[in-house]
Amino acid sequence: MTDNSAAETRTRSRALTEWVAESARLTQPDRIVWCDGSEAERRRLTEEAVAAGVLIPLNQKQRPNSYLHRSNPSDVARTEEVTFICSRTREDAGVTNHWMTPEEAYAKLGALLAGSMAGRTMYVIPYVMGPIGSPFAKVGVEITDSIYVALSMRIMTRMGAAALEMLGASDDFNRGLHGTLDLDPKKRFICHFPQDNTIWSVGSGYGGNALLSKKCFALRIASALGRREGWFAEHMLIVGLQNPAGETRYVAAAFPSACGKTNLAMLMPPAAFKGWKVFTVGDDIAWLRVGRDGGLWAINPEAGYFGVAPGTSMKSNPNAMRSIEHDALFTNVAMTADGDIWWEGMDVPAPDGLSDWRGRPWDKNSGEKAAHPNSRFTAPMTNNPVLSPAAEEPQGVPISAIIFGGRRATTMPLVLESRDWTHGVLMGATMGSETTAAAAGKVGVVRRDPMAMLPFCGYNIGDYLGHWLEMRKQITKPPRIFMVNWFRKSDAGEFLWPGYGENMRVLKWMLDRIHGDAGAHETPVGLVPEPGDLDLEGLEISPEQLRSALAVNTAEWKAEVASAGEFFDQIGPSLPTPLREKHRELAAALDGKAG
Ligand code: GTP
Ligand code: SPV
Ligand code: MN
Repeated sequence: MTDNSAAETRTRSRALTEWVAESARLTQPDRIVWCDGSEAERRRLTEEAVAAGVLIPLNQKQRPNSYLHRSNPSDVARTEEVTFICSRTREDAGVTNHWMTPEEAYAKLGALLAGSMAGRTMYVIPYVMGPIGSPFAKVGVEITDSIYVALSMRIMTRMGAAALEMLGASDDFNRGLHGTLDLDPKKRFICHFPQDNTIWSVGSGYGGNALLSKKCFALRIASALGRREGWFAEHMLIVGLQNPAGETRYVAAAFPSACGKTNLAMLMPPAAFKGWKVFTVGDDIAWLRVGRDGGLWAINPEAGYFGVAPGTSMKSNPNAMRSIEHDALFTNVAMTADGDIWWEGMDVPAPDGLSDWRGRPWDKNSGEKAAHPNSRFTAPMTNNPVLSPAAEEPQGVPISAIIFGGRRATTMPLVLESRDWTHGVLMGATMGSETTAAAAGKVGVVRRDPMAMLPFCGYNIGDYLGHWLEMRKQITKPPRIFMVNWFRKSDAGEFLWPGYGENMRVLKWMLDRIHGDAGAHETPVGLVPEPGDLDLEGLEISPEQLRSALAVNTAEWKAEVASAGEFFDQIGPSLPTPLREKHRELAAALDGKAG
């Protein structure tokens, strides 16, 4: 076994050295490579990945330094069925998580990992989540035998020497051990040990299962840390909205996977919104803390975007398209004959000679998608033309509003404002969304997804909702809480609201509610704008369509509240009483209205 740990990459943390040695004894790699994050290293690893067929070079004139990766066709999305929270007791994991005892998980995955890196290289990837030097940043180290993971982690995190520097001699780092194995779905397990700040993941090379910094550390483990330490780790984008007077307000929004976070984080305001500018702080994960001013402050722990490709176009999200012009990785998109990328909803016709996501010639008339519905791009945030200067702010940005939202063909209006914090927490706690291709399983089924954290909460969901209520005591200047739905459909099955950049109109209404004098009317489920309360300049939408998008239908809401009640029943005794009471009040208010 060889080990490249040169003086500059060798760590002063004995705990790290010992853990790497222990992992190597278990997995038996031929070589150990400590990643330093340098450009030379990126070039070397990329060459190796190309030689091994893991990466396919794209047309380097059209897309410099960009590559395509085709994953195993059985391994294209997160796998919630085999994702476990291995807390000491089942109650600590709660009813919404799969649970295994830590002993069983270590034994089971240990047996699968034993000798699994023989003949392979082990990459040791130290990384920082959060701006370097931020008091809220945290160090993780991922050990993996996947060169694709190593190259992706370099884009998604602040990776390499800077992380070892920040770690110093400390033993306080997240330990992520990832073994690709043979990608047999029967040997796929993603296990989290919150009490050990540890993750073991085997049998998958897919983003959310294998880039352990992301959902595994920054959400599942971090949510458990946040509960202990008094902060939040949330599945939220962070976006800055600058008005024509030059004032910037920040909002954070939680939508489930493939429900519009990246798009909202990079949105292009409509032409009629002269002087407005939008800046991306983060597109997927927010760590939020109470500031000295009593408000909530957020950092984006990540350094890159792992975005949904289909539907991304110069029309829907030009800033994302510009973010992937160079130095990007693509996973499971289609490839053109001249080595460029293509996907459904790119807004350019499919060229002849396309290869589909599996690398097979694509037949337009086959009825099959050329790009996988969960195909993705990976790009450094520094590629984003509207990256917020505050993305590197060590204290983060102050949050004026928290937005929850799901993908709902019915029921949920375009926007709803909560009456107070507890009502806002109830909105988030009971939100539903149709499942998407971001996770394996059936697509389009409505499920309850509290705060978009159902698959990402690292502890008991009832305790998690309790944490949201408890934190209010410290937050003396709470952000206002809203609910949105960009995905409501007409009877004919068409989206009622144009979405994307036009969502700016809804964000502006929120800011005007908080800082100005925008109108709203009361409904039993919250405050809703009248069509005239929204700035609709330059938007062509029929009055009936807008009314349908904003409608609160009592019969639909009775069904919604009943479904939320069933979900609350499942959570059981850990569900906070104030939410139970608020939910009963809401049901009563709806019953009081003629259906
Ligand atoms: P994850 O990375 O899985 O967490 O997804 P995300 O929440 O960042 O979703 P993303 O912004 O990538 O959008 C997912 C899909 O929804 C894409 O196909 C988008 O084109 C589409 N989408 C995003 N915003 C809107 C919108 O406002 N209206 C409509 N109709 N579709 C949208
Ligand atoms: C999601 O599914 O919410 C994603 C992609 O952001 S993954 O990193 O795979 O979780
Ligand atoms: Mn996500």
